[in-house]
Amino acid sequence: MKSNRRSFLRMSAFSLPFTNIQQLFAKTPAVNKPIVISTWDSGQIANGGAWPVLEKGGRALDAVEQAAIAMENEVNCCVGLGGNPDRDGHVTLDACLMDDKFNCGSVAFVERVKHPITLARKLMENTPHVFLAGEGAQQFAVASGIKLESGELSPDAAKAYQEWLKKAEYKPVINIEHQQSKPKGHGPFAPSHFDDGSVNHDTMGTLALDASGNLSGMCTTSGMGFKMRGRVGDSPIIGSGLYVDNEVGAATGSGQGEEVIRICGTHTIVELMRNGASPMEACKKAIERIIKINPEKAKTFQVGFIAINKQGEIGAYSIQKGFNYTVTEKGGKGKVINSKSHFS
Ligand code: SD4
Repeated sequence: MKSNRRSFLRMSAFSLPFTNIQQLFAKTPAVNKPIVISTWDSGQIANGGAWPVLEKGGRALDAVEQAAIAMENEVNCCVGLGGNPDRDGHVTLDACLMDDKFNCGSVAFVERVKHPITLARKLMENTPHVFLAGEGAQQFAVASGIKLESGELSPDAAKAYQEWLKKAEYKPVINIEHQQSKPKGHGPFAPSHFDDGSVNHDTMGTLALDASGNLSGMCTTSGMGFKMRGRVGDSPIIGSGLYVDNEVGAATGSGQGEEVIRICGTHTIVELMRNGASPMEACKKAIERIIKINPEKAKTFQVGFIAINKQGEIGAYSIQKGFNYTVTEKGGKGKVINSKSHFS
């Protein structure tokens, strides 16, 4: 039989297994981009910072840095220098970011720096290091031309601190550890809820997929209010508070950092997505892993995760109800979505 190009193609197609033929003709699903998601409804502010960058075709990394800056400019309980202080009355900030090439930068236990996210980016871009803490991080800020702020508490934080001091059980560490078994009230490091019922966290985590299809993420926080001096949570820890793998997806979260660190929360989520889980399924499995460690204790604290994959699909899951997140895509208007939770 005379073979020409067409018959060769036909023959090769028939010789392919069925699934491969399907793959050959399957339409590649359209990628939903650009898109940015942030923890909580205050994610409106963060996404508001990120969207102008994404809309113009800018880099996801620049977008998430702008998201953090927008949030760090706000006076609120849980992000930036306006946040609640530690037990000694000092605001200490944690932040990190990660790009599409595994570049990452983190700073922790930093005082008097208005934009810890920018410090983290400088560390990532101008040094061989990934993580800098405390006084050294502050020194690096000064050396990088960043002006130190006064260190004064915001009026809201000063008031909250005075309130907290009235009941604060500031005891030596051993007694603080003792409180871990207490189901309610002031937990091992800081109250999970304030007396008015509001939740003691609102860390800002943002994930962006840019028009070029690249992912980046950031996480910025003043940490748990009234924490022990020097305490660092999950937020600045790559793999716990934030993880990005540009081949697969990205995840970040908010809540009781100690519980997230225990399971390397966001790295776990990205690995679950790598193995086929949707962003929501991956967040749910990570939450269930935390709960399984101690189901009784899990009733007393909150953790919420958000995730995105390479296709721009998003998802979230939390332990307690009340966690939400904000998504901004085409049109630029942020939409707040209530996360599904383990306990309702
Ligand atoms: C921490 N994960 O320091 C943070 C707290 C948080 O909103 O989420 N605050 O443990």
